[in-house]
Amino acid sequence: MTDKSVQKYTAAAGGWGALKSVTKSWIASEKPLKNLRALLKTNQDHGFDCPGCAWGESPENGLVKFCENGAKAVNWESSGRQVGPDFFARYTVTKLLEHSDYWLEDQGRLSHPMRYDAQTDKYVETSWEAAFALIAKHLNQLDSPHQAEFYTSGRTSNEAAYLYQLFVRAFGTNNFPDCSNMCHEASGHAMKQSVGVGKGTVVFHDFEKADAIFVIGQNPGTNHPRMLEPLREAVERGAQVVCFNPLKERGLERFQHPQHPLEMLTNGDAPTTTAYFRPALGGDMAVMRGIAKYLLQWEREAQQNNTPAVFDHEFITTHTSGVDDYLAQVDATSWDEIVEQSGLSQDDIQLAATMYRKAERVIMCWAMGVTQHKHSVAIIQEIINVQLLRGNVGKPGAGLSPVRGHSNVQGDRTMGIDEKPPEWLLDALDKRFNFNVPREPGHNVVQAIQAMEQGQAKVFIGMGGNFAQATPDTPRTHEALKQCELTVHVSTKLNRSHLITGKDALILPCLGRTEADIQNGKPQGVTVEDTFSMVHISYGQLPPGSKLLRSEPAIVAGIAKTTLGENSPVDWDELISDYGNIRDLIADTIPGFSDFNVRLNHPGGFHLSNPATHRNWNTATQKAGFAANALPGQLLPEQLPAGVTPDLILQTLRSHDQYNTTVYGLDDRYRGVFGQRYVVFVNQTDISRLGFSDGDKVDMISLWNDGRERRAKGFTLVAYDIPEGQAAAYFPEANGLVPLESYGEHSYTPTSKYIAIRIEAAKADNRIPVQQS
Ligand SMILES: Nc1nc2c(c(=O)[nH]1)N[C@H]1C(S)=C(S)[C@@H](COP(=O)(O)OP(=O)(O)OC[C@H]3O[C@@H](n4cnc5c(=O)[nH]c(N)nc54)[C@H](O)[C@@H]3O)O[C@H]1N2
Ligand SMILES: Nc1nc2c(c(=O)[nH]1)N[C@H]1C(S)=C(S)[C@@H](COP(=O)(O)OP(=O)(O)OC[C@H]3O[C@@H](n4cnc5c(=O)[nH]c(N)nc54)[C@H](O)[C@@H]3O)O[C@H]1N2
Ligand SMILES: [Mo]
Repeated sequence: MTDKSVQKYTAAAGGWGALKSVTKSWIASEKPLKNLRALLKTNQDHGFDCPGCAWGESPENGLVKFCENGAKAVNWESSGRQVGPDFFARYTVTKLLEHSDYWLEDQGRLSHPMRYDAQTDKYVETSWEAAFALIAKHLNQLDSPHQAEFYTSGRTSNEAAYLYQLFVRAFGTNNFPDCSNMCHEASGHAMKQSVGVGKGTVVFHDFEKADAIFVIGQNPGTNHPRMLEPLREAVERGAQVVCFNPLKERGLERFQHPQHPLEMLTNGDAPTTTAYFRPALGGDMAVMRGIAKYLLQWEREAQQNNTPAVFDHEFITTHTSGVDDYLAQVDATSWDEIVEQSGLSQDDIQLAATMYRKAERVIMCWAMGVTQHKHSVAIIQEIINVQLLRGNVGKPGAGLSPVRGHSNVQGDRTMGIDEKPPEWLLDALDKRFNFNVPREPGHNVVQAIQAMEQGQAKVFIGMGGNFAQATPDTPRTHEALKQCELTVHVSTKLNRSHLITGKDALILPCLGRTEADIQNGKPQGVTVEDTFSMVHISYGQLPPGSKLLRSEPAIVAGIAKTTLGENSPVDWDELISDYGNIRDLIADTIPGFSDFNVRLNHPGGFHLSNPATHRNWNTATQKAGFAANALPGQLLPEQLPAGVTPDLILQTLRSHDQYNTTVYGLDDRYRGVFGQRYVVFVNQTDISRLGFSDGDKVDMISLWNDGRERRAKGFTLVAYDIPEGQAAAYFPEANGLVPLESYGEHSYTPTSKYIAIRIEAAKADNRIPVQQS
């Protein structure tokens, strides 16, 4: 391809490229010095928690750690420009809809509460009191509290999340669709079943002790850059890093750290990867089954030859249940099935199994390449099975590590943002607050969209996030939102969700995590929980982007007080006057948080204890359970139109210059794509097979037999080193191809990493171009 906008990236991940990219985004913002000061507070005591990802730090590590993404996230939030009444007076909502997601967020910070006026098709300024009154009116006139949906995105602090769930439950429903439903839901479900706890079992220091780290379906170079450091450190001390990813992701191949300038000067690359396997999409369960099959074969040989055992028999006997059924299932799975479904050769699987066996302590990490499939729960249970065979759970340097995305997505669940709340939580709320806690399960993301589509849900409230773009089946989801009587978004930046309005609509602008939150004359901190279950406090430092901004806890309190009135279970104003009061309630009702306010004084915060790390299993059998699932076999959906073979199987993934639906820039440096996002990566062999050339413009059509056409228009074909039969395009541009009914078994997570598609030549100019700002 001669197009300058697609180039091969040859340098390592991190390094000068990362610094250059950060510097560029700094210079583009109006307040470089202010931002630099802000950044230096990130993840230190008395600074603010990085609003980037959920990766944790070594608690003793005093060094200021930052990465390119953290820098971008901080910078993005502290934009000097305001999106307020003047801005909205210039555009109708219909006009704003013509702009790209990138342009919308790039306009600056939301500064005033705004109400949609359907007559003029414009947002107009409103007061906080009028906004709260409008919400209360709509909520209180519903026939049932279950007709409202309360979404949460994972940046929301523990304090805000706790108040939010308290308000919503006092209002009377468990309708908590949550970004987690689209993210690590399968991890939580599978782990709860198998080891009794829905969170990772490792802490930061375990990475320093591991002999092998398996990285499955995760792209840390782009999405968790700070994780590259322990990976590199592991390789340096001779530990193995074993990656499973159909794409050769740059950050997993080689790595340079931007804070080690010496290495950059000598241009010394440290390899992070000792083996890199490229499975079929959705093939990881078969890979893991293959590893188990080798372990079983070697265990039998060891028994015959009287050589040291391969399985950890003591662990299996003392701590697990179901091993016989599971091993029978392993025996019953043929190599033909394993090879066919994994996309790897038997030799490759043997190599992976050999590396696994060689290590005494293994951490298995995974992310969206594992969790966004139809059979994700079974994939994760198979990862756990393999770990249980060698006792790799609940000992130092070993364990299970679902690497979370949003910086407080894990904390939000801990605080009770859960549409299927555990009994103990409801009992605790019941006892502490003395109101009739709703007991029936609420809606997850997919069910919330279905309920709005069918007119069963009439009010949508979003605590952060960008529901209209992050969800599947985009045009259909937009129609569902538009049917609502009221849509409300608590946000920092303008996004498309604000433009997909219900009959009434509100934008409520809130403080970001980097900004000082003063209540009652005193600075308030909020707490977050990282992927290693470390809880720490975060104090915003920067002056707020506008005088009218309110904090998320204050906004929840305002809505709650106005809606519940005399039926309020708590004094909302008192809670907001000092967030320590909210933490006292958390301490009273959520296990692990006793003396919450006191323990926060510990530098680096405190660890929420996790029974599985001590080999206490909170399952029905009080043991860790082997899960004897059959391989899924045919992965193609049953809903494929009769007689049709897909051209390709598409996964949707993240680029380098984005944070979920927030697009910081139009470059995907490591994949060599510049200035554009409407691209689809396909193997050259497939491009030729399908009768196209590299650089051609195509439409992608999703194959799902329900009478709806799902078409993504005008994507440029990019010849790429990707396994044959696969394609990859960016989230959220390709979300319209994911059918709402295509979701994971048990998890309800949209299958964003497995979409059967057909491609055809694009009609000229059938798509709005992405505007640069
Ligand atoms: N810069 C940046 N950082 C982020 C985010 C962001 O958007 N931008 N988002 C945050 C959030 S909310 C999350 S959840 C995390 C997400 O972090 P990731 O899970 O790393 O995100 P994805 O880009 O969705 O990529 C998943 C990876 O899985 C691979 N993959 C896809 N299908 C399969 C499969 O079937 N098997 C295997 N083995 N691999 C597969 C893809 O090639 C890709 O490399 O990142 C967080 N951090
Ligand atoms: N096809 C496809 N779809 C996916 C995925 C995929 O891989 N493929 N990934 C899924 C995953 S893992 C996730 S987590 C979801 C993400 O879904 P969401 O969490 O809903 O989306 P984000 O893009 O993170 O939300 C960005 C918006 O949050 C607001 N915001 C930013 N900071 C703050 C804050 O501090 N407070 C408040 N109140 N608002 C703030 C800004 O207005 C910004 O526009 O998307 C999911 N959707
Ligand atoms: Mo996520």
